[in-house]
Amino acid sequence: MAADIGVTGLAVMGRNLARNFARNGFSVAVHNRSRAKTDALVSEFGHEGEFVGSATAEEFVASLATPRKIVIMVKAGAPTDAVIDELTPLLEPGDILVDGGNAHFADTRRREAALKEKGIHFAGVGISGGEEGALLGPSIMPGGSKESYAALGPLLEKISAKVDGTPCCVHVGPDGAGHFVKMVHNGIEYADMQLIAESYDLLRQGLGLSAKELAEVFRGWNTGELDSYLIEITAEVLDQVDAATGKAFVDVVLDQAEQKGTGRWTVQTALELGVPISGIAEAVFARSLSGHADQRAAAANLPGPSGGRVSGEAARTLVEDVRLALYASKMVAYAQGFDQIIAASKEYGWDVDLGATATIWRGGCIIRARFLDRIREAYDESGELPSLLVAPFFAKALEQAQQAWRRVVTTAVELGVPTPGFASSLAYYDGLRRERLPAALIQGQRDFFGAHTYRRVDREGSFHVDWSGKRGESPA
Ligand code: NBP
Repeated sequence: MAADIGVTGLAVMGRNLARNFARNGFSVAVHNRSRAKTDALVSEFGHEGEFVGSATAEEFVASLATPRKIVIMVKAGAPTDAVIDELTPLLEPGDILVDGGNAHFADTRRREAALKEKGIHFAGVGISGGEEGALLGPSIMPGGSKESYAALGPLLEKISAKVDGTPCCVHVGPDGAGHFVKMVHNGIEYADMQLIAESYDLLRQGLGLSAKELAEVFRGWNTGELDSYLIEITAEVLDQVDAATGKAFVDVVLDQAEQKGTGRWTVQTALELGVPISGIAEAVFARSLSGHADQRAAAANLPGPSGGRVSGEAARTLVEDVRLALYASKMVAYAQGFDQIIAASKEYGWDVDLGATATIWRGGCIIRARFLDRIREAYDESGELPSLLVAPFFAKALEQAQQAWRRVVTTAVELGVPTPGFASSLAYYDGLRRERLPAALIQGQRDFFGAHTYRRVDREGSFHVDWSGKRGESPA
């Protein structure tokens, strides 16, 4: 019998995704560039469902029911193009090629356009949740044509995570939309992790709490508004004791954060789209700073506060203040991420459903959080929200948090604890709500040195001042 779906690329992600399809009752054709991974999958997990192993791409394609649905799960970049090039001559019009890897959305747009000319559907599908998610139910962000989703969607929805019975999988939009939304998901993940790290750092420094005591703080936070996977695992990491030294695990890990690149893509793309995602950008830069070990060593003796503690009333309220600062800054990160999706959706004509996007992040993925229900409600109530922050639920939460947020940033500055995530999110919030910004002065400077012109608050049109002459104003 011909297989329902094929998976090629059987490293951790592909193998677990293939097993997930099989466990859900689909017959799965499996293939990998090097044969050993295919054989290992069939021999170790063959009992979990129906697998059809193939040694060659020809056998693999021939084993599939038409129209064929093939999920590519190989290393992003050139390997994905190599697999597409190998498979394409073997396919027929109407077949569907799915890229489940972490592709850049621009590559997905290029591949989709090229394959469309051959009548082949190319669906760039963002998959989040790592190895475990791929096996037990990931969050799936599918892009591609509506026609391809009609055939593919039921299978993806079946294997995705479910929250309240709803699959964490919705057709995001055409061509690169799925991979774009996955990229922004990762950007928000960077911001969320940075904000949690700043909370930990400030409380550890400011109150002298141990890693174990902080694990309890995060565990407590996980029962309220901040309930999320990242807060939950933070408590686990802080609780961990290093077997070799008996010290807290977090104290024996080198403090240089690594990155694979999706955070950087999010920021690069935001710059091109002109969307201020300062919280996400600060998170990417904070990782970069941590990695500059030589500069850090050279700067270690520069003057400034270090090692100080918070005392008095501030000490009594610091835990709750930091919780509120984290909550408020997290709202900013999501608001910025959604703004970026809105901008790309307009630029590329994707028509992304923002409420549905929040729904698919509720389970299976790294940023899954209780909070996402509120985001879905906000966008479902008003698709034309100028910013998530002005939706009634968020505006009220910000009102409740903003004084604590300011106290936290002030305390961090006084102690010399770097909190770029908290501080930049607060600056963004204040920038948004400011009646007049100093951008007016910048416009004046631009007109002075470059005759770039400016607009006035009281009249239509563009103007220029004759700065080097009599300084009179004239229409530009
Ligand atoms: P890797 O990203 O480590 O890729 C390994 C796979 O790519 C192997 O199957 C390998 O075949 C195949 N491959 C390579 Br490398 N070059 C190839 C080529 N030129 N032709 C054909 N196959 C080639 O695997 P992964 O960690 O399972 O991730 C798969 C995709 O999923 C990636 O795009 C990744 O970014 C994405 N992703 C990963 C995670 C995660 O948590 N790991 C989460 C979400 C998304 P071989 O066995 O013959 O060397």
